Amino acid sequence: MRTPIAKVTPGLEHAKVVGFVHEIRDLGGLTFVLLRDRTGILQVTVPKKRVPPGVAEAVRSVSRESVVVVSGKIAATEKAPGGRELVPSSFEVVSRAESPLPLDVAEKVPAEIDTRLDVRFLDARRPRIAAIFEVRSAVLHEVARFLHRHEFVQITTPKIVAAATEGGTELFPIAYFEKEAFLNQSPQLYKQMMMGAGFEKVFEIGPIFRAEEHNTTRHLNEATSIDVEASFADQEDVMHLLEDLVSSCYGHVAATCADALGRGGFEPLDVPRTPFPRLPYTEAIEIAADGIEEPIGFGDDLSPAAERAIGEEMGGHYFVVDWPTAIRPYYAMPYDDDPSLCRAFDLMHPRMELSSGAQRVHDHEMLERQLVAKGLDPASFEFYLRPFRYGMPPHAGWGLGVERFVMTMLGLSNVREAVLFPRDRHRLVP
Ligand code: AMO
Repeated sequence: MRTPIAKVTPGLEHAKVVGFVHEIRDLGGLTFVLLRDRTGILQVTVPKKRVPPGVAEAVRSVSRESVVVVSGKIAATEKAPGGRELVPSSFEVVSRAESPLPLDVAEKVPAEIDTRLDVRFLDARRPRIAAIFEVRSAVLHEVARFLHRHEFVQITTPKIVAAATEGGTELFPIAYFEKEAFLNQSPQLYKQMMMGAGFEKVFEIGPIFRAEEHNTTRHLNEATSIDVEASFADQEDVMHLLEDLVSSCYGHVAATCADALGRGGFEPLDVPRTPFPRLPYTEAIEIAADGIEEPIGFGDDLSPAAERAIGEEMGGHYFVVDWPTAIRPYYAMPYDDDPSLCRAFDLMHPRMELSSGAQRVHDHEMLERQLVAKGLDPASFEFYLRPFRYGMPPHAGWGLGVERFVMTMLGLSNVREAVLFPRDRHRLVP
């Protein structure tokens, strides 16, 4: 039985540990091997004359990042990490690492992101990177738990589809036998159709594909979206759900990932306080106009510079609400009393947009009119429109990007940090 490194305490007499060789310091008669597993680092102290000859030999020839199995006596020492060391009675190299290493795992100053992503398996051995993915896993766990607790049904919808949902320019076409098909940009149409199926509350956590041409620090070509749709709900109901979910995820990560965050050199998380402020779009563009050089007016989308200016003013998470109908998708519901505005919202982190949502159009004729107004052909949306002719509950929902959520939670500088194997304009391997 092996002992995880974090569980090796001075109180243990003997331990068998398994890990990667993090560092080797050879002081002549004495060699220190730092051994690393996902829970921490242990100093293996090798006094060459006092260990079995096979052990001294194995330690002399081992290379950094090799996988080793080490057994021996545990002793307390103030000089080693964690206040303990292991003096080996056996030291077995299970898998030898080539040298030089393409990436220095123990290096404190990280390499360029492209170099790191090329050898992600090595990059991810670093405690900081491992912590990011532990946090991501905790977020996804909490999302599913939270939504199940709120009686949402988890669904899985097709990723090979026949129509665009979020606009035609960002589509990846694929060959599907003799037909043209696309990779889905969002489960939007399917989650709405499930409201027509009477499911009332659904969620999906799955990939979304966007053929974004631009190489930015916040766009991926394959992202992961948390999508929610709820019947008999308006935009306020689902905004409320969203802010509670965000705060719950922060709370869960703070409670369960403290060790990983500490090992990765991250600060403890501050759980954002709810409710988040609601900022009407018209006020948002006024704040932006004061803060940025470029002109901005009613009907303009918020540029990254505008988002930053508004974010600085707001300080924490906030919603931008009541958007111009003209710049939101056809499925967003216009207000009765002023159809130039609609019941759409974005959830913002001071650095960027995290989520978009809306109360949806549930009236078939209005939906058809809005499709036409956006220059789309209702005939190619027939599979989506059909449920709207057979009893469609009013409904609302949102999509939250997992990578941006984790990126902003941990203060990462690039969205690629929050996905194991990012897909961008230039990156298709590994
Ligand atoms: P939207 O297109 O705004 O809305 O996407 C929702 C959220 O998904 C994330 N996201 C991305 N993350 C990284 N790279 C990308 N290229 C990318 N594209 C989107 C963002 C964004 O806020 N159907 C609607 C949602 C809804 O109304 O329910 C939609 O897809 O965090």
